[in-house]
Amino acid sequence: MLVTPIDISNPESPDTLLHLYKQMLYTRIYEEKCNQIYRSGKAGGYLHVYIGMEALSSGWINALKVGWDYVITAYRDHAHALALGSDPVKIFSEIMGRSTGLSRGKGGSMHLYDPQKGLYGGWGIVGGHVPLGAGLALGAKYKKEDRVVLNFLGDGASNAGVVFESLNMAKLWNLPCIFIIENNEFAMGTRLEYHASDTELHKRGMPFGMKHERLDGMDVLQTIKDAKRIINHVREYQEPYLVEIMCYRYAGHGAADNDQALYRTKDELYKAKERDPLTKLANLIIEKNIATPQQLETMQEELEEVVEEQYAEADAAPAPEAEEVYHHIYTDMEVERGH
Ligand SMILES: Cc1ncc(C[n+]2csc(CCOP(=O)(O)OP(=O)(O)O)c2C)c(N)n1
Ligand SMILES: [Mg+2]
Repeated sequence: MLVTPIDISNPESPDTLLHLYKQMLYTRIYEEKCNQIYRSGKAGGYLHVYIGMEALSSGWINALKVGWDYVITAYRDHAHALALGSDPVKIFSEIMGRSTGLSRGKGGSMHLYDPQKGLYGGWGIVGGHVPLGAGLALGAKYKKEDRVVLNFLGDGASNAGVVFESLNMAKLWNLPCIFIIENNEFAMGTRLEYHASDTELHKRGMPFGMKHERLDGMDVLQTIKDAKRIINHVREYQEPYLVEIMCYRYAGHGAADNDQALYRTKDELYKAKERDPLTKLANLIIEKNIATPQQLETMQEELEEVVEEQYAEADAAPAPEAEEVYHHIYTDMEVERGH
């Protein structure tokens, strides 16, 4: 297992920088494999990658108390699960609908679920999980547990009615919930300016009296600093927070349309990649003489091999028995998760 959450108490130490780079690079290679799995016809349903946005998942999730705090997100969920330390073989298995999958092969790419790590999905209905995240925070507050919820949602999702209802109640009851709007500039093929009347999405917190900020999501070190500050605040003062994080989606909306992004120019994509979080961190590592470009290349080759092995292991697993369709759907799941 390679992508376990890491100690970021000293994020600029050589070991941490290297580990952060490894974690983000691994996530990118892993998701390139996910795209390939989908295209080879081995994944049912639908699949969406986080490529280009890895600094968000690494930056925020490493700043959590993993296994204690909660994470909930939409369908672009592989990077969140990996950063939490969910088993990569089980994620591949889930994507391919195998019995060994993280959700027993019943959810697919969009419905990763790993309560032991604090991951409560993986949800396909745009905006639909946001009240569930607020509910997790309500549960924690009610039980006087000092858990914090990272409630990730897209820029498109930030327009959903239920999101506004959740923001209202989260502030009304001062729930320890951080609403993280991943502003990757697109909702499917619709650019931000065409779907949001006010493109400063962090202002969604304003009418509810909720603290809100717009942050850069392309620099993992900055993201870690922001995440620590805001998570500490929410844990200590028990109130919600809304952040809009500026990032960019490199691939198409989903694996089925990755190469057909007719709604943007190649030049725009090229410019966005100049801010790439991995390149930025690699340059810093090289500048500080922590590793040479050759060593980073070797790391990449090793990770590519690991991902291939993990894929092969997942692919060897069987599909669930037909009988399984009746199990682990409602109440028996409650007992199993032990919360
Ligand atoms: C309620 C609902 N409406 C429409 C869809 C179809 N749909 C899937 S993804 C998506 C765009 C969401 O964009 P955003 O929230 O920005 O997330 P991103 O894909 O950029 O991560 C839409 C409209 C859906 N899944 N659910
Ligand atoms: Mg978006």
